[in-house]
Amino acid sequence: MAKHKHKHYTSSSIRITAVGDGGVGKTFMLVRYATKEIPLGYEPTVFDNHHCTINYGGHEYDAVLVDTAGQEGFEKLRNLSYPNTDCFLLCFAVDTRDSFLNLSYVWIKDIRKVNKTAKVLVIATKSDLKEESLEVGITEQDVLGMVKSIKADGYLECSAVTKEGIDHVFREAVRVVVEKPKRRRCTVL
Ligand SMILES: Nc1nc2c(ncn2[C@@H]2O[C@H](COP(=O)(O)OP(=O)(O)O)[C@@H](O)[C@H]2O)c(=O)[nH]1
Ligand SMILES: [Mg+2]
Repeated sequence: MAKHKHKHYTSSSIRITAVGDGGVGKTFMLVRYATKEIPLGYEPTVFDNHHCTINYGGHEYDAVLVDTAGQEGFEKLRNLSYPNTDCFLLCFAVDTRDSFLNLSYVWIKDIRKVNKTAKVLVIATKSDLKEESLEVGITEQDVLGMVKSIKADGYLECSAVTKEGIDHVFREAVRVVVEKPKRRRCTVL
């Protein structure tokens, strides 16, 4: 496999792993990106590792997209895929408050136990249901506070139903992995 000639990333594949509560839409998001459509009446189980190339900044990067499932017995499987992950997609559904809270209570701890250095993007899935998120009480401020407290590298919204934001999620995952850290500007608060 051809190695990337990117200055700051020379590994052959960027591993992107989706985690989060069951039912938040991880598999739908991955299937939507990988196959560009969700088959009608599709009932996903777990999505097989998917190899693809992702364009970012005029380069093509080899990537592997990895799904996880939270059920008992999958723990071992998860812990096998965590250590080699370059970027985690920490997913919560905008219409499920528990899935949001569990990113801080469960998921960030779960991944950091075995991987201290991977990049982390917080992904709000099912953004087509955002109206409902006001009812379940997840405000923008809540989200940004959480993103900061878990030291995530970014926050994005997407919908596997409308496809809005889907491509952006995967481009961002590549960006945070390959881009060299910006030199901190002197900021005056
Ligand atoms: N409205 C809406 N529903 C979604 C979306 N993505 C997934 N779903 C629904 O949420 C259910 C669970 O999604 P799934 O991908 O299996 O969740 P997972 O357990 O995190 O992998 C699916 O059966 C869909 O009905 C989305 O973007 N918008
Ligand atoms: Mg799933």
